[in-house]
Amino acid sequence: MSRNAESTAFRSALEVIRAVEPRVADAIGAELTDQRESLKLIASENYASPATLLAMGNWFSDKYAEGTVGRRFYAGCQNVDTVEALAAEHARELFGAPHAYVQPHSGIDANLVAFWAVLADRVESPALKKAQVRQVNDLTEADWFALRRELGNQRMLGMSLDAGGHLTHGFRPNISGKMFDQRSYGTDPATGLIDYDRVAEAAREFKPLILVGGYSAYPRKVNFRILREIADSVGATFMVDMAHFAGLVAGKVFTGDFDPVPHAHIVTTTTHKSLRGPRGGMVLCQPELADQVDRGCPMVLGGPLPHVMAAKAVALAEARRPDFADYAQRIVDNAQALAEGLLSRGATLVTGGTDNHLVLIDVSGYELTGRQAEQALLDSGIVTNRNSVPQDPNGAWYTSGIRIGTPALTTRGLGAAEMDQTAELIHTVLTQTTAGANADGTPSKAKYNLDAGLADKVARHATDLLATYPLYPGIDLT
Ligand code: DSN
Repeated sequence: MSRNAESTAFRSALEVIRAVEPRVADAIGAELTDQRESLKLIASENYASPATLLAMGNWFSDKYAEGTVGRRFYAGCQNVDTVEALAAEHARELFGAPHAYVQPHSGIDANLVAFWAVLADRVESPALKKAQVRQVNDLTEADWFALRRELGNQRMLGMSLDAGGHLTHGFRPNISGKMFDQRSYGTDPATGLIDYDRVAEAAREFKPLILVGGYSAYPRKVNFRILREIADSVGATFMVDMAHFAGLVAGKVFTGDFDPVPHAHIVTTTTHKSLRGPRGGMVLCQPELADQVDRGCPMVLGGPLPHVMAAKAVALAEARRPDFADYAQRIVDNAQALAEGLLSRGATLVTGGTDNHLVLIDVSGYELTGRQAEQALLDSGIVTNRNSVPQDPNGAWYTSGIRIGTPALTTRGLGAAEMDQTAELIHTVLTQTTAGANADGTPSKAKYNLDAGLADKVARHATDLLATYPLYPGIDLT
């Protein structure tokens, strides 16, 4: 698409919106300015392409399409069928997966679809067979009661939150924790790495129905072949949540033992992180789970979002292009350059570095909490998010860590030299920030002191660093 076409498309869209509610048009414009001017280091964010963004803003949004391709509960879904089938085909081809379900609206939705597909396959289907009925409506009240109790009494083993696992992997504040009896595996306190022998031991003791691999804040590769062997040894279904690193799998940076798709029974992902698509989710699975996965809507999902499925098809087509592999490799190169830059300046990193898209700084070395560090960096034009570190003494709200990731800045084109400069900016802010005190003089976990002049100076440096790498160079809204 020519630059003129992109500018015309977005300018025209804003003009149409402005005629109805100018404040929304202004906010959309302001968001572009903010994203252009800040150093976005949130590991789970990216910048979708103009084509992906435009595929979402249209009349597909008006269509209901419960069901799956060619088998809908609404008439008139022929065009939705086209985009859903395209998105699924691109996903299957990209990841080498036997089956793809592209309806989930988010990562949590994708995980719920996966959990219920496994429960249906492993718990509900055998119960129906035993009762010699075809569907749950045909069960007696007593059998239905027994099945519900059985469905709500299953076990899940996943990575602990402070080792980098995700809330949706069976933790109590999330619905998954209310559905499953959950145990978690951590990381080796000395190295910060997954200890597969300990995972195997936990699996042997706990005998989970589902073993979950995957993370949102673990800066290393995971050996999915070993996890699959562990799952098999205890009869567990092996599920991987690759939401964070799907782009690295798509770009063939993670292959062999580190590619979850050939090893897991079922894989979930978001589409908007390192994969660089629209906000949404997706499930890939082996053929034996396909029918259950396809029941995601209305089992746990509201109506599919055809406009987002259209955008998924566009983004997945982009990820199948050869240049995506180059992008994925640059994400990791940049994360390693950023890690090196921080380490050489004295920062403490969880696991001592990274081999994926993210770096986890233990900011207790700067005598700060994650919350203080996050805010001080934000004041300085650097957008990150606080995150627990293993055995975090400050809990999940204040935390002791800052998680930074490179997918977004890599999309803009920044490279190793800029990552070193970014490390310098981060280190400067963190060394110049001090913990604040509460009104009664006790130490605060939230308040901090940072000279406003220094924060401004760093923010200007950040803007200068970005100036050479304009975001959406083809879009001029002026
Ligand atoms: N919000 C995503 C993340 O930042 O990791 C996943 O929950």
